Amino acid sequence: MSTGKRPDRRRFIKGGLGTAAALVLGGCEPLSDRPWVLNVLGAAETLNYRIQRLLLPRDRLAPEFSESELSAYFKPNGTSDPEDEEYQTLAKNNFAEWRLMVDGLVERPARLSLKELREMPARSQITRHDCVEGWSCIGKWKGVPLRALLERAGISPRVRYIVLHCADSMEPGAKYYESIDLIDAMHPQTILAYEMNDQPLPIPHGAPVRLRVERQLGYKMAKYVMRIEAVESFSHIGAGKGGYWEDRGYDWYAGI
Ligand SMILES: Nc1nc2c(c(=O)[nH]1)N[C@H]1C(S)=C(S)[C@@H](COP(=O)(O)O)O[C@H]1N2
Ligand SMILES: [Mo]
Repeated sequence: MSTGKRPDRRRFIKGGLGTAAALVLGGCEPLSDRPWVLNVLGAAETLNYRIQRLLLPRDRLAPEFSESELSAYFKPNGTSDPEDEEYQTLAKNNFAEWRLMVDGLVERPARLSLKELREMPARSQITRHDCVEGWSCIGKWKGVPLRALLERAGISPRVRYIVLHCADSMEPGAKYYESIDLIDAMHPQTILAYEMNDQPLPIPHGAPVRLRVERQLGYKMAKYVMRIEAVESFSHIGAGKGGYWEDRGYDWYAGI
C-alpha cells in the first residue's frame, strides 16, 4: 500500500483502522487515538523533535502513493472560505492580483504572481494528509519546492525558521500562521502547492497556494499563504509559539 519506511508508526495507525472501518468518510480514514500528538508539555515535544531529528535521515521521504489510492473525497478542514475582505477581493478575480511576498532575512525580497510560481520548477506528489483530529486523506499535489523559492530569495545564514502567513482570520486580529525549520523547508517534498488532484487548488483547500510539509500533521500545512518570511526566531509573532494552533497548545513540531 505504501512505501512504509516507518514500520512502527504505520503498524500503529493500521491497527486503529480495523474498528474504524465503519467510520470511513468517503475515502478518508479515521486514525486511532494518538495522545502523543497533543502533548502540551514542551519537554515531551522537544524530545520528539530531537529524537526524530537525530535518528531519522534529514531527507527521509514521506510515503508516496499511486493514483488508484487517491481518496474519492478529501475533507476540507479549518477555514474553508476565508471571509477576510482582502482575500474575497483576490478570489473574485481568480487571484490575478494575488502576490506571494517572500521577505524577512533575505537578500532579494520578492512579490511573485501565480503565473511566476507556475513558471518555476515544479514537483508533484501523492501523499497522505493526517489531521490531528483523527482522519486522513490521500491527495495529489503539485507546486514549487519551497527550497527553490528560498534559493531564489537568498536567505541569510542567520535564518532558522520559515514563517507562513495566511489570509484567513481565525478570530478578529488573529490570522492563521505556521512555521517550520530549515530542514523541513529545504526537504524535497516540501512544496507550495497550487494544484490538487490535477486541478487548480480549490478555495476549501487553500487557494491559491498552500504548504505541503509531508512529514508533519495537517495543521502545519498552511492554506491561503500570502507571505513567506525568513526569520531567526518566531517569538515576536502571534503569542510566540510558531503557529496559530501552537499558540493555543499544539506542538510546534508535529512529526509523524
Ligand atoms: N490558513 C489555514 N491553514 C490551515 C488551516 C486553517 O484553518 N487555515 N487548517 C489546518 C488543518 S487543522 C488541517 S487538517 C489542514 C486541512 O487541509 P484541507 O482543508 O486541505 O483538508 O489545513 C491546515 N491549514
Ligand atoms: Mo488538522
